[in-house]
Amino acid sequence: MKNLAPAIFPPSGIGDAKPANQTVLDWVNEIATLAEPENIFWCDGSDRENEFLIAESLKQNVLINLNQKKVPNSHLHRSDPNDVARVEQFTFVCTPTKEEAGPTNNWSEPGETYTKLRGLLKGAMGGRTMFVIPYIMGPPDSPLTKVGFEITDSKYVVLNMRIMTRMGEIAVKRLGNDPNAEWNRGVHSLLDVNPERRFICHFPQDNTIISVGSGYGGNVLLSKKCLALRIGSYLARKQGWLAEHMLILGVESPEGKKHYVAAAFPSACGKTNFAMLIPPEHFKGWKVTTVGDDIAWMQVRDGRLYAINPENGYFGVVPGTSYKSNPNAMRSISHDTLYTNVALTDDGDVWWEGKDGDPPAHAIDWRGNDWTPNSKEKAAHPNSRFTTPMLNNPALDSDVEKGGGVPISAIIFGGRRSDTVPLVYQAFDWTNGVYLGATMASETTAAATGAVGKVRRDPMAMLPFCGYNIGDYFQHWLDIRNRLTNSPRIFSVNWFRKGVDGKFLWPGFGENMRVLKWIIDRCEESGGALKSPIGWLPGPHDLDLAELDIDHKCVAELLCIDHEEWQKEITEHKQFFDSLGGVVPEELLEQREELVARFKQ
Ligand code: GTP
Ligand code: SPV
Ligand code: MN
Repeated sequence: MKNLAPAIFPPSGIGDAKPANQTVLDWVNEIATLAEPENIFWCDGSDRENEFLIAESLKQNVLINLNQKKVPNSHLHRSDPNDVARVEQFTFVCTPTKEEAGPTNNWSEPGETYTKLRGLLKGAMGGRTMFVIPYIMGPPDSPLTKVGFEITDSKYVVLNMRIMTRMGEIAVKRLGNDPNAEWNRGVHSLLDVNPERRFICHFPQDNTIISVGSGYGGNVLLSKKCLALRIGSYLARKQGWLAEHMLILGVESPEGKKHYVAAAFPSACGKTNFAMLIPPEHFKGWKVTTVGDDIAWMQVRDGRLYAINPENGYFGVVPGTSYKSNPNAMRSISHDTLYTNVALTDDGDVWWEGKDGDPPAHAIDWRGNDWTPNSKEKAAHPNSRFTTPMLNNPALDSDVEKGGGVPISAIIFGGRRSDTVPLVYQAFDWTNGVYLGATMASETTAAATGAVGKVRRDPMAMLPFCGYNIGDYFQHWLDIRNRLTNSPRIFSVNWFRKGVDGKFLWPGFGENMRVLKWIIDRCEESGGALKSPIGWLPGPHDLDLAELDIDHKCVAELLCIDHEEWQKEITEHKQFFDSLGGVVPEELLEQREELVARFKQ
């Protein structure tokens, strides 16, 4: 029996961002013929279209209404409980040879994979609407900006993509009529949201992504991890730039001197929080501004590295967000926000673990069940998310739309490590910094399905996102140095070191300004440091800890290098490099030898 057509046709006047470009039209036709949707909806990203889709989503329970007085223009979405995070085991890089995908990616042969996916997509949109989303990644006037088209049968995806990207006519215009223009093809179908039929496949050579069987975040907002990082990193290497899992922030001194910093932390390890940092009282007059909170595209110009944020919004971790930890995020998500998998209070407000104030006496949890503070389950899923436009951010940097990007003074790598790695240190030089990034590790988090809290190597926070051979990626990083005359300084940070009592030693959040200040001082060659085997460490008086209530013992622990722990760490570096099967560049192997030697001095 044929499914009933959903009551969703673009009313006249909306849905008219249809390109004249024949190659796009042909591709959309091809997918429509295969997936057999009830109708095709060309998204234009207009307010009217958005209102229409929200109304439809509310009718079909894709969205749940919130108290519009408490959180104006905001809505709640509950995903399938089997579909709450990225799925690395079902993510594939489909290059012609396995070597091109390299030792860190799941690989599958492109021809066979296309055939399998076509089989799954056959008739998959029957009775559903097929949306075509034209979008750009990057400021409209940037040379790095890319055009993408995402086909999807999920209204939730359309609503998110409108916040996360610049959507509609702007992409159609940028693409133009050139049949050879570069653009990304993205196909997404929910199918039956079954983990057995969930595949996120990338075809870098074809600039194509096909994602089926999921409705969640990084699996389906194809602009983000799929295009901006996996396909992006592949294009970046080919075209001589960098696509990185990094936040970008501006930091301005009271005298008006401004630096920009890019920082790579793995998923759910503090990028959004760091990018929106509010300096503590002691740093009066200092200002931190956000350029981006997740992805940086960087190019070399006149010997310097310049970064743009390709995104237009934030898809951020909700739990732990409060006026105490991140006031800028709280203000950003107080209106015009899509919430996914948080709890719903009886008065139509949203709630999550770590929000300010007392927990509600009763709520509906992320699964739709009754919840009270006595419940064993969490009210909000640990990977519940907000989607909010970057324009909502009170700390948005004034140069966020600058096509040329912002000049980067420092690059920071940071993981979640309860031991071994000190609060902050500086690499000796670029090559040493690439080694630092290549060997970084972090405890896994709820942002991807699987074990949480397990230490794994996550080079440059790109382990799940590098779209080609990791050895070539390391080499690309090393090669960039040759084009830099004013290269960013490279640092490591770790906000997550714990004491014997199992508590974090460092207060984190706004107080991270103290570490950032040292980093800026080092960039200006004014900050003091002590040489250690792993890099330059702040001495006892180099970090400004004034007006911070912290035990000196804690500070000593935070900055200490335990030789036993580091012997284990260096062994693990070797094991990691060995596990990559000979793709690691010689220069990085030498870096490891030098590190070993420095510990023996
Ligand atoms: P993705 O969006 O998954 O890429 O995550 P992210 O790197 O942007 O991480 P985010 O800033 O959302 O932080 C993730 C979790 O780490 C949240 O629960 C935060 O509360 C917590 N967190 C962030 N910064 C700090 C910090 O400085 N110290 C401590 N202890 N926790 C932090
Ligand atoms: C991450 O996991 O690094 C995220 C969230 O930023 S997602 O978009 O789901 O990948
Ligand atoms: Mn991320």
